[in-house]
Amino acid sequence: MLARFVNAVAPGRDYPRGWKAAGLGLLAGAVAAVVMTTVMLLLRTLFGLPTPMSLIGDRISALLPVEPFLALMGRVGGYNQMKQLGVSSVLAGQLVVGAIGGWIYAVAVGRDLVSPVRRGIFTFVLFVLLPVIAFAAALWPIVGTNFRGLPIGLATAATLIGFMLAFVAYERTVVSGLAFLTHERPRSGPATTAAEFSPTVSRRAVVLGGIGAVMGVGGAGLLRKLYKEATFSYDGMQLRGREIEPITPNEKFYVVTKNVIDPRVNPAIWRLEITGLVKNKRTWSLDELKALASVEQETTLMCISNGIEAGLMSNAVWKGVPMRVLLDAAGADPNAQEVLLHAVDNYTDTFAFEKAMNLTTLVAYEMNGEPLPQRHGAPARIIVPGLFGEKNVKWLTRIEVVGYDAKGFYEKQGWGPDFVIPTRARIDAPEDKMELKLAEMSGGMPLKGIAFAGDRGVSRVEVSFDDEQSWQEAKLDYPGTELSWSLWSYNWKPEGAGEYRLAVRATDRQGNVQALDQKRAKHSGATGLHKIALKVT
Ligand SMILES: Nc1nc2c(c(=O)[nH]1)N[C@H]1C(S)=C(S)[C@@H](COP(=O)(O)O)O[C@H]1N2
Ligand SMILES: [Mo]
Repeated sequence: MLARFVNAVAPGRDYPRGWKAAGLGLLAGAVAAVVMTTVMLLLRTLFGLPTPMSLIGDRISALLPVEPFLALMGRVGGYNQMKQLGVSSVLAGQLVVGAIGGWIYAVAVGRDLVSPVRRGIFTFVLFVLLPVIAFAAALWPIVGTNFRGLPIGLATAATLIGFMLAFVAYERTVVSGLAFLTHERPRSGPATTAAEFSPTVSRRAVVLGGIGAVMGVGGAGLLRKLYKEATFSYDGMQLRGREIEPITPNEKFYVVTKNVIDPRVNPAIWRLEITGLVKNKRTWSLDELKALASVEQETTLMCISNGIEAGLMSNAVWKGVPMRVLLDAAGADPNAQEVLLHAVDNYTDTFAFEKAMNLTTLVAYEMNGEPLPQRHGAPARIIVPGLFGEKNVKWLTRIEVVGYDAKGFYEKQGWGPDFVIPTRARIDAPEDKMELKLAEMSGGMPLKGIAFAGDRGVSRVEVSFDDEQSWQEAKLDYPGTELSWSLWSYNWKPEGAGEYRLAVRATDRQGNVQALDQKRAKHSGATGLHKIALKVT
């Protein structure tokens, strides 16, 4: 490829060579990389176009198996730290690669590898065309991401145009930057004055560096603005303890997101599409969706990663349209195997077509009587009772009906293969390892907590005080529905001072008693009993 551009004209211009060329090229490249990054951040801020900083992380997380994923997460101190590491590595990487690109270009120019006439083509191919193709190829499954909610087709075009613009900004800056440093007027016919590495050059280097710094400040400003919207402050937010209410207020509802910054969907451009094995592809705007007959349904959500004692679970009343209504309207193939759900943040997940046709599977747009909050998937999300939280796709934009076993974002990592929520109960009060005073509990010590059995409903909760030898029935203060949790309590009267070990277990409405399932795959959600130790004095 390079050879095509090799200049036949004898080198007559006195470009800096060796280290000088390297230094000037690196500087021009670094400034160009800063300009490119700023353009990317601007497109992210204005139009919700995804940056490599988020896309490369998404691509790697989907390819990373669950064990190394969790090991890395542990090493760096959590999901949020891992996301920050991802973003800053890509940012540093693109600045370094950009600087090296300038170096390569300076060397090519210095050695007269490229004629000034062809240089425009050379740099366009090297710095614009090839990178766009490489990015498109590497990131293809997730190029259709858009944080303002553009449908996937348009989002794909927008992302590619955005990359193109950012790379053109890089290319133009490298070319004019180096021409400026070496005092060459770009593409101006015959060679111009010679450029010694003179005081003029170092003064020019300062000027170009200054321009880079100004652009950098602009970019940093955009980065700071975006950082304020980042999910670090709420991703992984849990809910547990004495204050648990039957219906969780929206602000207290647990949150899990793969994103560094969650989508802020503009409902005017957002559409819900049905594609795949359907007779007629259909598209609904938010207003059209809201005009369909709706249902309200209480449903508890819980993350697959939620430990037996943990609080990545909450309960709300959702309003929306049964997915079946949409599938019927599109004439979905009754022999389809699964629905593959796509979100504007390129998150995907799947479940059986049969489950999709169940009338309790919703496309929801309200949560506890309010429009769906942004962090819970506005304007519309999936509610699929009985399956773990990850299947409840937020910021939904496409329902694809498929005839094969598709895999979603976390399933590709190796979560599952079972996504049916097992029965569980939790003691919320008192807390593990608390010391209680006999004198202060003449009327008894109130125990309370939640119990949840996916879409099977809770029929009974029992507490044990003797290492699971015997069980005492607790009271269901809030029985909940088949699809929601129950709230239980028990008035405990310890016989005397001492150390106590408590355990709790629930039974679902089909009569199955909660127990440890040793055969269940490791990343299919926790089973077993919640146990706490208390000291009574
Ligand atoms: N689009 C999208 N949907 C998503 C996720 C995501 O990162 N992106 N996270 C999933 C996971 S792992 C869980 S547990 C639930 C959490 O829903 P909540 O934040 O409303 O509680 O959303 C699921 N839906
Ligand atoms: Mo989750």
